[in-house]
Amino acid sequence: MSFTKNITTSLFASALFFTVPVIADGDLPHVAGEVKRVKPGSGKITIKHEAIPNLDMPGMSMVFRTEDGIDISQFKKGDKVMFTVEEKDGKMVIVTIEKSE
Ligand SMILES: [Cu+2]
Repeated sequence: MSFTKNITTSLFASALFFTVPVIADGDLPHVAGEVKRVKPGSGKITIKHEAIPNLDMPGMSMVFRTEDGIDISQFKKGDKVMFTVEEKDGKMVIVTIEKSE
């Protein structure tokens, strides 16, 4: 009986493995960072971030633009955040951002 169960389990595991989708819009990796500077009027926020896999970028401190509709005035220097970012017209644009901890 355990043979049948093992086969079933591994078939199920394989099915799960092969149905994991590739990274697509709306499924961007979440990146941890710390806010360094906020310029609410301009929509620009400086974040010291960890590596960003989808942009092939190592950790660093840099300025990001933010998607329209994101109110960055809720953030201040020293806030720990989790965010997603993608490249649009050659610029790094934050798509989602929220405080962590
Ligand atoms: Cu960077």
